[in-house]
Parts: sequence; C-alpha cells; structure tokens
Amino acid sequence: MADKATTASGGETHQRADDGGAVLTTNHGVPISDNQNSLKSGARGPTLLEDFVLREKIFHFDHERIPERIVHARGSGAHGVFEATDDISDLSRAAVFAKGEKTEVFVRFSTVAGGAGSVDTPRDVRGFAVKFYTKEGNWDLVGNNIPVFFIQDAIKFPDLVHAVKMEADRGYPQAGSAHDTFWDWASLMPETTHMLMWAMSDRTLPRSFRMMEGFGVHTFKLVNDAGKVSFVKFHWKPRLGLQSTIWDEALKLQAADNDYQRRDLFEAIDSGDFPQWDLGIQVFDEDFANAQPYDVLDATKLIPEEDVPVRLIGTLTLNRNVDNFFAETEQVAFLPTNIVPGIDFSNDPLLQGRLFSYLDTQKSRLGTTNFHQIPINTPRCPFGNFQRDGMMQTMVPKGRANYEPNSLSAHGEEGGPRESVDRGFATVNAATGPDETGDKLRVRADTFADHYSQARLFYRSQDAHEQAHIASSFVFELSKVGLLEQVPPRMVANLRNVDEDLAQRVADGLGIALPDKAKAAKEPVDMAPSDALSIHKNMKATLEGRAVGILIADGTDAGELDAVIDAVTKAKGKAVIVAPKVGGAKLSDGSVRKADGQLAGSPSQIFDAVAIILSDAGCKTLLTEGAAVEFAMNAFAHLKAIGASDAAKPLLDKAGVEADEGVTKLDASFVKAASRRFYDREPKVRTLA
Ligand code: HDE
Repeated sequence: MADKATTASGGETHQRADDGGAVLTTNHGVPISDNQNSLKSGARGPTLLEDFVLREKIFHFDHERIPERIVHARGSGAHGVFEATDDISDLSRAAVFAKGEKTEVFVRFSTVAGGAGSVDTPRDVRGFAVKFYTKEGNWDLVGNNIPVFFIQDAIKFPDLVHAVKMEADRGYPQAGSAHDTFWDWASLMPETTHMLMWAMSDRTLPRSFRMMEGFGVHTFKLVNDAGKVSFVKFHWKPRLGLQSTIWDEALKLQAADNDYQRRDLFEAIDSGDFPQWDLGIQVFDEDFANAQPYDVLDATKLIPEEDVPVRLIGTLTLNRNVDNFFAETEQVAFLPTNIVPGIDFSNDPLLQGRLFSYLDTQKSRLGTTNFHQIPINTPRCPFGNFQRDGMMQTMVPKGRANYEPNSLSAHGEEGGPRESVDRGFATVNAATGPDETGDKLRVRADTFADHYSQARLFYRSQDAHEQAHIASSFVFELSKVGLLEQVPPRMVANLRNVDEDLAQRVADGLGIALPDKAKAAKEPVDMAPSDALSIHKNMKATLEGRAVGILIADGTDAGELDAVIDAVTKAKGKAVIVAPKVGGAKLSDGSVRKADGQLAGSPSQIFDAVAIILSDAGCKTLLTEGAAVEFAMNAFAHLKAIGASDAAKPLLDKAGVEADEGVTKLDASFVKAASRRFYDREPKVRTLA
C-alpha cells in the first residue's frame, strides 16, 4: 500500500509503496486468480491471444529496460540531508545556505566509462552528483571526484567519450582507458594533461565513495540579496578522510566483488553508519581571477587551496538507501541547469555546453519531457506553470488557465501562477570581468593556452609513493596501446613539459627512447606545491568506516578472537570473520564460531587490514589452502596491516610476509596499525616505474 515518506525536513515526498498483503491485480486493477499458468485451449494446447493477464505481464517485462546513460551509466544512489552550518548571506541569497536550514538531497555516485553492468573498481573518474530539493526549487551540483576535467570546451566531449569507451569495431575494452583510441586522442590533446595526471593517480581508485572528495569543477557565481556577485568553486570533503586502493588491489577487487563500492555504500547506510561530507567553498573576486596565471573559466585548472582556502559551510549526511534502484537511482535526472536564486553559472565553455546536454539527454533516456514528474526528480517545493500535456503526463491541472497573461481570475476562475521579480531567479548581468561577453567568435581564449603548469603542480605536490604510482599507471596504460606505435612516444613528449623525471620514468618503463619535448602552446611555469592535492597527506588514521578481515580455522583461540573483535569494534571498525567453512570453526574452547564469509569468497582485498588467528593445527591445514596463503600474501602486497597469532607464522612465511611496522602481534599495536597503510613496504613487493 502506498504511504507518504517523511523527508529530513519533515515534509512529504513522493509515494512509497509496499505490497501490504493486497490482492494481485493487473495494471488496470483487475484481480488475478492464477499467476502460474497461461490460458490455453486444452491443458496441452496453444496459448490464447485472449489471455490479457499474460500479455500485459510479458508486454510490460519486454519494456523494462531504458537506455543507460551514455556516460556515468553505472552508479549508486542514496537519500540524505544537507544542513547549512555557516552564515554566508553576505555572499549568497540561496535559501539552501541559510544557517541551520536542512534540505533533503539525493546523491548518485558513478563510474564514467563502463556500462551499467560493468565493475565498480576500474581506473576511472567517479561522478559525485547531488540534487538538493531546496525551498526555491531543485539545485543540482553535478560534479566529479576530481576538480578538473579533460577538456576546455564542450564541443570536444563527444570525441573524448568516443575515444575512451569501448572501441567502435571490437566492442572492448569495457570500463577502461588503457587502449589505443583513448591514448591516441589524449596524446593529441595537450589540454588533457592536467586531468591525466589525476586520472593516473590513485584518485581514480577510491577505496570507497565515502572516502573521496567531490568537486563542482567549474567556477560558479554566488549572488547576494543586493545583487553582489562573487566567484566560487564547490568542494565536498569526506569526514572519513581520503583513502584509495592501489592498482593491484583494484584489479583483484574486480575479481572478488564486482559490486564492491555499491555494496560498501549500501551496507554502511543500512547499518546506520551514515557517510558525511562537508561542503566547502572557495570564494574569490574578479581582481583575484584577473591576477592568476590561469583562467578561472578554464575547467582544466583548479585554484590551489593555499591561495584560496576552502571555507566549510554545511554538512551532507546520507541516511537512507533507496527503496527501489530503478525508480530512484536509475531514473534520477541531474541537470546542471537546475540552479536556484543566489547561485549562477559562469561562462566556462565546458559548463555552458553541459547546460544543453543534460536536459536533452533525459528525453532520450526517460522518454518524455515530463521526466520532472517522476518522484525522484520532482521538486519538494510547490511548482507550477503553464506547460501542459506531453507523453506520460501525470498531473491533472484544473480549469482553463494554460496560457499567460490571462484575466480568468476577474471572472472568478483560477488564473494560474505568475512570475515574481522578488523571488524569481534573475541571471546576473556579466558584461565585464573574467566573465565578459563580447564579439561572436568560434575561438579559444589565449588565457586557456597553458596546459602544463597545473599538471606539474599536481605531480610535484604528491609524495614519492604517489609519484611512483602515477608513473607506473602511465606505463601500464600506454603498454596497452597495441597497434598505434606513434602514441606512447607522443604522450611521453607531452609529459616532458610536466616533469622531466616523470617522462624519463615512463619512457624507461615502456623501454622506449626519450622523445623530443612536445612544443607547448604556452611555456609552463612553476607553482608552489599544494598539500591539498595529495591523497596521502589527507588520509585519516582511523578504523572508522573500515573493515578488518579476521581469518580463523578449527582450533583458533576463542579469547584471542574475542579480544581482536572487541578492539576493532571499539575503534569503530567492522570485524568480519573469515573461515574455510561459512558454517564456522570449532574454537579452542569447543564452541563453534560462525563465519561472516567463506575464505574462498572473502579474499583479503575486500578488507582494510587483516588478523590471522590460528592454532598450530589450524595453521598446518591452511598451509595447503591456496586462498589462505593468498589472504596473507595480498594483504602484505596491498600494504595493509597484518596482525597474527604466533602459531600463524608458518602461513606468513609461506606467503612471503616479512617483518615490518605493519606486521604486528594481536595486541593494541594491531588496531593502531590497522588504521593506516604501509606505503614504505611497496618496493619490497613490486617494481614501480
Ligand atoms: Fe557529464 N554528462 N558531461 N560531466 N556528468 C552526463 O547526463 C556532459 C562533465 C557528470 O549520476 C550525462 O544524465 C557533457 C563534467 C556526472 O546521473 C550527459 C560534458 C562533469 C554525471 C553528460 C560533460 C560531469 C554526468 C549522461 C562536457 C563534472 C552523472 C547521462 C561539456 C563536473 C549524473 C546524463 C548521474 C552525466 C554530458 C562533462 C559530471 C550526456 C556534454 C565536467 C556526475 O548529459
């Protein structure tokens, strides 16, 4: 039966339905007597066309799928609330920012290149799209987990997407940029260089949606009551800190769990462990913009946080999973054109193109101009206008008022809504400044010409481990360029403008000669390194939101096991017991402890740290179990903490686990170690470029 959902702000949203024990009916309400058999002419005869129950059921099923998103097809959504925590009325009149205001939100995280059924952990940018159902209409902040983009002008977007998606003739690879056409295109487009640095870093391997930043990417405007305009960049800062996996771990996660990130988000919310982000703004004016060596309208550039600090103005909490994946996550339609009074667009040519694309794409995806009437897209505030009819119209407007102006009310009839100069959205007049308008020209501004300074800034802001990951990713991706031999040297030639050492490492890794430096449209300059750009400098040593896999077997000491579970839980981590049989293991005290996961299906890559608690006999059995050896081996290779009982030593030895800071006893030192990763260990386990 239908019920009304209550929103975070106490209002009513859309109808949520459950079966309520009702009688099964057709879509037209006719009760159904038999849902097992179709109507036949004789018990073994042909099925009759007359069977409207069968035909309706199959007809509806045949049309269950809708076109998947052309990009960002695979995603996960959740409901939540945004609470404004700082007074910024001097900057923006937006109701959503009024201090203390709580606004219902829907968030969808996504990968970009893969199809809806692809894996969760490819090397890919993640979408971070937020729909705020504000009092003054929906505001959609449709961002990514990287603050810059591949291209400067929307006209290049179809080329980017064609190049990165599966190749046109062979239909592969799925969800990956490591192939000919992507690198062919990218190496011919120097403006991609900055974003490539981010894409080749561990930013594209987030451990969890809950542990990544989000960015609005473009410069937007804030407008206050007096019409004063400020420029702004939006940031989401995760309360759990930043955490990424490493490449080998991400690859192995694909094998272990295709739904790793979707499951992680769902389970966290389901267990009441609500993920949170702070919304931050970088606010600046025209003078600042004009004084920078880059153009703030160029989406391949960021504004270093050291130059304009991020001011936190609100908190996003995701507190409710969707009731129905299709109705909500699949049908949600994000539109950068969904903007509210107090916020405005800039002239960023990438943003300007997006303003057309998203509205347009919804018609082909959702099939009707009335997609705003689908509950997940409907504003929570009153809305009304004179737009009428169209496919799948679900509203029933009363009266004759479907035009404006009208004088129907003079006759006592309903005249319909009217525009409001006071309350309405008014576009900022931007004749001057960084947002100037002028002659009609099909050009790229000269101020967009520097493609390398910020790529260099990004690279030089990383620690040595992160730099090695970037160099190695370039080597891996370019090694997958098969037929187009000209591509890797062309890419390395571009990288020489970023950093000579990086270019040399990539050339060495590929085993090719260092090519001549590519000619830069504008010579790069050195910028002061920014700690905010590094993941490692923004991680949090915590077990909160993390999972510890505890491997046990018959004979495991019950006391030791309980002590580890207790310590992990106290540190707000999730303790997950893994055993050869999911039915459990017989512990030292004779009791049977059920496992949360069977060893073969719960490899260590799905955990943030592992504990291995075995008896001498248990260890002996596991020495012949490949999955147990890999459990320890991969935890070590993925730079995770390993806490082990003394009896587990032979297993660690067989797995090649060497003593270091991250390999501990099962005492307090384990929980401390489990709260972080051990990047210093990496040279012992793999060769990086
Ligand atoms: Fe998108 N993008 N995009 N994009 N984008 C879409 O809209 C597009 C860009 C982003 O969870 C599509 O509804 C153009 C930047 C996210 O539903 C489509 C350009 C950023 C999502 C589209 C860009 C994004 C999309 C596909 C260049 C970060 C998923 C389906 C001008 C700031 C939203 C859809 C969700 C989805 C077009 C560039 C983020 C085709 C033309 C830059 C998070 O309309």
